[in-house]
Amino acid sequence: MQVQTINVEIKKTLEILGVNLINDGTSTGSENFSNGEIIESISPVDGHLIAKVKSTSAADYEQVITTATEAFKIWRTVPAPKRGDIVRQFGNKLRQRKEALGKLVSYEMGKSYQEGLGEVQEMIDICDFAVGLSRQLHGLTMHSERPGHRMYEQYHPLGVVGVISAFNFPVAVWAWNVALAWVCGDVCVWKPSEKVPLCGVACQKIAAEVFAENNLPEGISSLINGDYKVGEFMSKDSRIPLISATGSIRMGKIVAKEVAGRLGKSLLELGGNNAIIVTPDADIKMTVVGAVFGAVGTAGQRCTSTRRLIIHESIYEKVKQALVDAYGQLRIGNPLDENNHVGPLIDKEAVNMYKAALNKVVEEGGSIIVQGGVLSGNDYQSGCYVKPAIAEAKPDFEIVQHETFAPILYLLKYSGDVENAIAIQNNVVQGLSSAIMTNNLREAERFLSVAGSDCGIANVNIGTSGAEIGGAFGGEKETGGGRESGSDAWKVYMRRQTNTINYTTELPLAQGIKFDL
Ligand code: UN1
Repeated sequence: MQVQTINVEIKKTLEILGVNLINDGTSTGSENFSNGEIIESISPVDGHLIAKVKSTSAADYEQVITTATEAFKIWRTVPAPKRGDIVRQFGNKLRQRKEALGKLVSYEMGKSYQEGLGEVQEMIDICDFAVGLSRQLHGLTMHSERPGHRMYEQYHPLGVVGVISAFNFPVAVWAWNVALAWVCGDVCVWKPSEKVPLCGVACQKIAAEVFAENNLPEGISSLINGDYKVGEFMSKDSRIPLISATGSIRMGKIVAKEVAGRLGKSLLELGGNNAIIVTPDADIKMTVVGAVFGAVGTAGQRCTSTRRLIIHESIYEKVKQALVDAYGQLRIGNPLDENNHVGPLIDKEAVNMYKAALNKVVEEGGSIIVQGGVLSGNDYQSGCYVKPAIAEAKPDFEIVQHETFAPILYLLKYSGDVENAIAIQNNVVQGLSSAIMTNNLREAERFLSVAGSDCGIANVNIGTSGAEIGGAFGGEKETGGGRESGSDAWKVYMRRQTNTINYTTELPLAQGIKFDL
């Protein structure tokens, strides 16, 4: 297949981003890497081959790690606020290319153009956050128990940070990691998902431009391409002190085991099975907006997507009807057309998992109240467009325990107190995001209390997705326990050193131990 199949607008977008395609459709972003397997970037929007990218061979990988390790020696000596200034410049370039990068995200991954823009906005926001942070990498000062001694702690960079990211947020999650890691003085090696390699190439080009303009080595930011095998090299490599990985629980367990085996650090951002509890005091209109965006936004492919609605029996029928009406309004189609709400799934494998989940919920005794199905016809040539579906189910169905990356929403009924809903919500292995819809202060506070939601994110009167970068992002249990982006998530990218300085002429020992010579 040739690149000519891509429409002119997309070609122009790739040009703006510096992702130059040569005759056979190969992206020049991969020119540093030789003889690896070929990865094809196929748009789920129209099924066209956008480009081919070479995956990183073992020899290339060695080269990248060596280059990164050398770059670290330079980068760590640049004062943190100066590193912040580089991140500021990177953020400014993102501002200039927001539309182009947002469009590429939309075309290569399939999320709506609005969400593509939102993703680039998250990148810009985390850059701003990191710039301020670059002057606030604070450690504490402690009082020494010994006279004439001073004790304090300082944070130093770790070295090479490995970032493994998923297809669903092809650019933002990388930025959450690198913006912080860079101001902390780390260098980063990034393996984007093999399903969205061009987003990786485009981001690497922007970063490389900034480093070149500042006479800094490009090795501060490196890109490697490939599937799980490349991720495995990284996890096993003791030259990479921290691996930050976003993806499935299955992948996370492998990474965790490999990294722990060499006593490295990992930051894991894995699956969610997020619920909204809808109590008798909920505002139904708000509930519908939150639930529908949460369930069908990004075609249900966010780790924060709403998968379960736990509705009180007294308002169950009312909420159900409002949802059925709202789903009737949804427009499915090309995500670059802003009239559409829902774009395609990432690929046919995802479509099969969607179909299997719908079959399974029926098999287990559930009933589908908004029918799903795969769309066909001219507008849906890629075969990746599916109808968002709603199923009535029971909390203990096997399929309801499982994260299916697709627009399927399960309605579950609860009776009695909010504690019953919280118990249903917590009774899954994942612990990423959660929400309650209620105007009842007591219910809301119980949901947020120590006996409430067990998730990393717990919201009141908003949905489960769409977290802001200022808070720490991540979840508990099999979601992996990692925290990225805001708050003090930066600390994971640094090593802490405790320093005690004696400015007397004596050498007293701690704990009053006597050791006279
Ligand atoms: C993810 O799905 O991996 O909270 C990240 C959200 C986004 C990030 C999701 N800000 O939905």
